[in-house]
Formats: sequence, C-alpha cells, structure tokens
Amino acid sequence: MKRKNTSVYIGVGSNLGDRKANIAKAIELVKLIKGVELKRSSSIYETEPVGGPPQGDFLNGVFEIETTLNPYRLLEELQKIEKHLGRKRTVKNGPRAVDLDILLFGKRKVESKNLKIPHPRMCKREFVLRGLKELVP
Ligand code: PH2
Ligand code: MG
Ligand code: MG
Repeated sequence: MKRKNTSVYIGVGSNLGDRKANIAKAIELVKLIKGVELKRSSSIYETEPVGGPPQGDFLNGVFEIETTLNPYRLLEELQKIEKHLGRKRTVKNGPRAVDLDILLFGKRKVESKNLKIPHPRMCKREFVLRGLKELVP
C-alpha cells in the first residue's frame, strides 16, 4: 500500500546575501525533492533578528508541503539544500544564507538529539507564527 502523504509546515529564513533570491532558490529546490509536493506558501516578510549575535534583519516565511518521506529523511534533504545554498554552521543562531526548519509534521512528535517536532521554539517566535497563521488561521 502506498504510504499516505503527510502535511508538513516548514519555516524558511535568510539574512545573508540576496535574501529574497536565497529563499526563492530554497523553495525551488524543495520542490525537486523526490517524495515532496509543495502545496502553499505564506508571504515573505522582514523581521528583526531574535537571539544570536548582532546581525542583519531576516526575511522569513512558512510553506506547506506534502511528503511521503519520514521526518529524518526530510531533515536530511533540507540540510543538503541549506548547504548547497552556502550555509556554514559557525555561530549558533548567527547569520545564515538560508535556514529551513521543520515546524510541524502532521500530528507526529519527534524527540531525538538532532530533530524535535513540533519545533520547540515555534510558539514563541513571531517570525514563525506570522507565516503559519496565514496558512492555518
Ligand atoms: N532564526 C533564528 C534565530 N533568530 N530571527 C529572525 N527574525 N528570523 C529567523 O529566522 C531567526 C531569528 C535561528 O534559526
Ligand atoms: Mg531556525
Ligand atoms: Mg534551522
């Protein structure tokens, strides 16, 4: 039997380089992942950085996909895209060309070292809630 697609919400952010282009490219690459279908996107909006070192403003947004991948496989694919678009993991919460965070994965809960779903800080972050509210009022 074919595995049922699950609705997944992903937060995207960028505050380095051509932020708008970085986000557009990231979404194009997400569309190319096998087993992923892009459903809807929120608007992309500018936000002040929360936490981390002093850094430039972000562009943020949220999009919805359906996928047959499991959360760990999806994370792997998203991290490949972050890397491909020039993300270097140096400073925690520091500036990044692109950040792709799994916010919600259907009704699943994941509590592993490298992956926590729902995203643990999601409910406190206005830059995430704003996009999510557009898609799921
Ligand atoms: N991401 C962070 C830390 N702070 N601030 C804004 N405005 N937008 C982000 O995407 C963001 C942040 C860690 O991932
Ligand atoms: Mg993040
Ligand atoms: Mg991240």
